[in-house]
Amino acid sequence: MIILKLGGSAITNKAKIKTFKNKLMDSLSESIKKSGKQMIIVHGAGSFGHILAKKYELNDGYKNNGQIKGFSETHEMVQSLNTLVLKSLVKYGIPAVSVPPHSIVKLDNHKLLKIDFKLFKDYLEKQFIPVTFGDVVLDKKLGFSICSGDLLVEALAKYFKPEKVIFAIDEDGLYTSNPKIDNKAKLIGKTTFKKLEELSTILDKHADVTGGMSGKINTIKIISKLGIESVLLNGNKPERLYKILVGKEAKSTIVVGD
Ligand code: IP8
Repeated sequence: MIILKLGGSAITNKAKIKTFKNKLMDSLSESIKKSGKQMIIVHGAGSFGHILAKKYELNDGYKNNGQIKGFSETHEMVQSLNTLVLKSLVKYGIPAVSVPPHSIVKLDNHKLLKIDFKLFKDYLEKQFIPVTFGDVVLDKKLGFSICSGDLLVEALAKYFKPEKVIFAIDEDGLYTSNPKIDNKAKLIGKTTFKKLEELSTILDKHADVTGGMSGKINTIKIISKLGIESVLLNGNKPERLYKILVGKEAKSTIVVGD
């Protein structure tokens, strides 16, 4: 079994509210179907979640009543993105089923308090492909907060011990520095958790532009410690996803399990 994270910046245009990359998602669905692999799909919120979540400061927890409307609006948006993802998967004959985090996850000060793993397990046993996503959820300490797709990936990887976790992002993989601002940045082919630690120190120096990537490196560290391989690949190149899914080589970064 594989856990596939479809990054919000790969399947949406992160800068423009509610822009879904329909054609790309269809090609990704085609690759997933062709691979015939059993998996859990987790997708990010992209421009369907982050813009409103920031506007209403939802990750800070409950501060005022205006946020209640913001929570609801944000949830409606990420749920609508999930429907678009689901529509594409089903169109390609994938037995996808939505598992909305707000109804099965509770956080406590941003940390996972409970999650219904059994629901995922039951669907997997019946050969479904559960599709979950970054969502707004209830939080014991804060009232509510955000459950990111990466937090779900971590929890699901710990519980299901998949053969690998694939991150479809908007770059070819991990670089020695930020490729968006440094033309000397080199793609890392295969790496270990230890080498990644050195890398995250490099990335933290540019925290303003690589904050997202540093967070992802933390998630990958956790996965690596579980002895599970992580693969980071370009979500805009669905043929690479197909190759990695079926165990062939493709341009990507592989972080071997510790
Ligand atoms: O895109 C964030 O999920 P992510 C969810 O996986 C919201 O970090 C509601 C912004």
